[in-house]
Amino acid sequence: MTSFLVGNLSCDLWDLHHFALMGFHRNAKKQGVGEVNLTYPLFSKLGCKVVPIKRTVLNKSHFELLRITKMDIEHRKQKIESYGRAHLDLETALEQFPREMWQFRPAEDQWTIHEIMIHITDSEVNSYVRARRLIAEPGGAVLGYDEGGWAKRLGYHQQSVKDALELFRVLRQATYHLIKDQPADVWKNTVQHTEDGTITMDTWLDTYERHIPEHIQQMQLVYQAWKK
Ligand code: NI
Repeated sequence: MTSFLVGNLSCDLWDLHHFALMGFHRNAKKQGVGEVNLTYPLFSKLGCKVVPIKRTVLNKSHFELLRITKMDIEHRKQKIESYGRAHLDLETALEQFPREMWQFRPAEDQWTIHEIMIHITDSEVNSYVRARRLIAEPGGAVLGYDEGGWAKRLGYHQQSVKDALELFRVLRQATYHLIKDQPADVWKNTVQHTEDGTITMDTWLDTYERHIPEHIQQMQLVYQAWKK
């Protein structure tokens, strides 16, 4: 039998099914079909959230279209806080790297620390727009862009790292304040990305929460290569 981890407890699919059904019927009576919130209180207590894959009709006895979102509420909160702290992490990281090596290119096809910094801000501008589309215009489209092409054709070495860092800080801060108290339903919103297909608000958070730590690691590798 398939088992799921619910909070710290493990329970089998059958139990899960019944918990969810109870929650479904209780909420369905209150809210009516089509607007059923399946977040059963028990799951919330356990730090876990159940969402329907597909809406079903009231009194339907067999309710199988369930999944537990991998990202429970607590986990998401942690991600949001980490997302909001990123500019401090970035500033601290930059202090480790001497300015004289910011334009050092470890290999033909690799970015310099300077380019990574400008990329971070250009990426953040895109992220800023995507978050707002996810919240205000779910179901719409967001544009992918050619990161490498931007770095090559937008004269990244001629742009100011100081300005980029400041712009990044302001953008990130504004979005952090925007997302931190969004209601649970908003996190299920989706948009169509021109290259990646359907992305949810949770996917968006996941991507951009990782973005800065990943690029700090990349900068550290550039620094190691320069030191050699
Ligand atoms: Ni990136």
